[in-house]
Amino acid sequence: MKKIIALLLASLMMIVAAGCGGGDQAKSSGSGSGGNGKKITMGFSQIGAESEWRTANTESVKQAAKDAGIDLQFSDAQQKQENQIKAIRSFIAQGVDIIAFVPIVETGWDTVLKEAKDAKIPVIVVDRDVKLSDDSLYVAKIGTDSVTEGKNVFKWVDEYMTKQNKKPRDGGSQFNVVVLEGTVGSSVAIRRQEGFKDAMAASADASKYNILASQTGEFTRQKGQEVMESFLKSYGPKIDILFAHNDDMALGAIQAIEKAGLKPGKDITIISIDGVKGMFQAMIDGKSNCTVECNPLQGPLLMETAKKILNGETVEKLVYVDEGIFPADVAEKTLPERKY
Ligand code: GZL
Repeated sequence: MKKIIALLLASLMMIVAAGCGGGDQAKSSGSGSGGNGKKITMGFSQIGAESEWRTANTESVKQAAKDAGIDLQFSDAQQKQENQIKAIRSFIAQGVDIIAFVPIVETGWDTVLKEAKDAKIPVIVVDRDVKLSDDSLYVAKIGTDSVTEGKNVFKWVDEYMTKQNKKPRDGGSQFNVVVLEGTVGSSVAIRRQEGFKDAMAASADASKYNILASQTGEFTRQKGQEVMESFLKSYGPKIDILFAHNDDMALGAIQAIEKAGLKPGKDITIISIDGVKGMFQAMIDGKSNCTVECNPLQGPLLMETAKKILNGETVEKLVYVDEGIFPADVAEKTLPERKY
């Protein structure tokens, strides 16, 4: 009998010891390794809901978190950087395992990301870029190549104006371009403009184009329409091309162009970036000429990267999602397969 009790006690001791060891690991992985099956908690700070693209980006992140079994603490910053900083601080206070955020503008993040690093919470930057004094403040960036998007815009429209044998509407020697820019200070607005201008400067005959006006439409339809109305008032008969940094502003501008009695996509050639369904429909209706894709479906890659980081695996510092170029003549056949 004594032997049985001793055996029972010994095995009980072993079970308890194993449990504690697991508990210690759990604690160390509580810092977020996720390696022992502990449910990962991710704090995610989103900009807001300014465009169809942003809505698709949010839906992709939320669905991917569900599919990955990750507990997502989601915060909508209503377009304000200070709300994003507050959200990141609250994620740190909650002790989430990992933080991901879309930086509405590229500067002003050093202090709060240093606080996350001091709290040993890894950070993933999503969609837009940050400008930091120390790039070790984030582990990975998942997004899109805004400079290439801007370059693709110019290359496509330059080819289109030549192929269509277009002539400047004012009878001059230059095509006059107006630009609806994205959010002031955002990396995408800065880089898309840079890419467009770099491609123009590198083209066979840069003097063929003249940027008449360039102003932010804040990535929204409403503001895009308002700014396009002011462009039309100032330069109406001279405008040959509209480059909008996103489809939503182009869709707003189309309404302004029609209100001014002009034909969008014909009198004024229109090209924008994102590739949202609303723009495919506008191209089918003959009201716009091309959209350069910027893929918002970054959720799965974000969750996969988060798990790798929390499992102690090394990840790429910068990963771009794939994107294409969609002229109006492929819009009808492509729309049914579009996911956003
Ligand atoms: C692009 C993304 C931009 C989209 C807009 O990566 O940050 O923000 O182009 C969105 O539609 O508002």
